[in-house]
Amino acid sequence: SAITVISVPFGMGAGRPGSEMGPDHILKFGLVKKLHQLGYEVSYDKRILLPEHIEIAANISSPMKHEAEAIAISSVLAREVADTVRQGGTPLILGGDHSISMGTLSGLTQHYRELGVIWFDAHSDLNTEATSPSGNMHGISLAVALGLAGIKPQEIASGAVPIKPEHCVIIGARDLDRGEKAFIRSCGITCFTMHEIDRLGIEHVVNEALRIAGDGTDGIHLSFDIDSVDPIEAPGTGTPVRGGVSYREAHLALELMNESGVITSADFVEVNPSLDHNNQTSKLVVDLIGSLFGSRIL
Ligand code: DIR
Ligand code: MN
Ligand code: MN
Ligand code: MN
Repeated sequence: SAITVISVPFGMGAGRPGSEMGPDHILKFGLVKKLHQLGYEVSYDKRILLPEHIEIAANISSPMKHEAEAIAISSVLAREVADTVRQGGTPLILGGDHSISMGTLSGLTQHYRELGVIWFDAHSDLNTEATSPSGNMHGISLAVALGLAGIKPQEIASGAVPIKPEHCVIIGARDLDRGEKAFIRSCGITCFTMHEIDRLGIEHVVNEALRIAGDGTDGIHLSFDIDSVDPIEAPGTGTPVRGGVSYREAHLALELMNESGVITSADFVEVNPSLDHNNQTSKLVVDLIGSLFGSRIL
């Protein structure tokens, strides 16, 4: 089988620069070699860059920073993701900040009309333009994908459809804004916060997530924000929050997703090499992607 790695060196959706260097670092620390060793055919020459002339006019009334750029990069990414799926490849997107998932998900839903989503993150990225305390685009990307924000999926890719809340599961949350909490309580999304991981164990949580995101869906996308992992293991990220999933919990989660055989695409985002210590976060992501694609201890 074939994996299509799509690099998205875009960091303008985060509050501080650096995540645009993520894809090159993840590739430099052996991702392709690892996937080859696991038996995959890998293409990794796709790199999504900002168009020179951004076609979407900046919405000057929007409080969001770099909104036009995030929409533009997401539109280009959506096209590549849709092409990849059409050609039978498995899309593996390397961010970049989490705003790029607007593009990943818009591209995917052109093909998967009932897509399930597992959102692995310390945050829920469910702010809207109206509730965002920061104005950072990476904090609204899941809301956009659900069709809840001012920006709609079909503006990013024509023919895209919103994800349904009942097909969406968040894992690892521990830093939620007011508007996000209110929304999660009322909308029918499933959110396994760190509290549920502590009480139920990561194995139970992931099995439940796979069941919920797989119920009545035609594919499951994993969106993995590296800030879900505890900053002790993953310091190279722009918005670290203590009390995250451990090294082994992260690996076990991805091993279980591999065993399930139902994950149809993934993106790994928010690696910021300029904040990293000895590249440990880039190296961790390479190993985590290995677990998702079948690497085992024995
Ligand atoms: C915060 C942080 N909720 C915001 N979001 C982050 O800016 O809306 N997402 N860091 O990954
Ligand atoms: Mn995120
Ligand atoms: Mn996050
Ligand atoms: Mn359904």
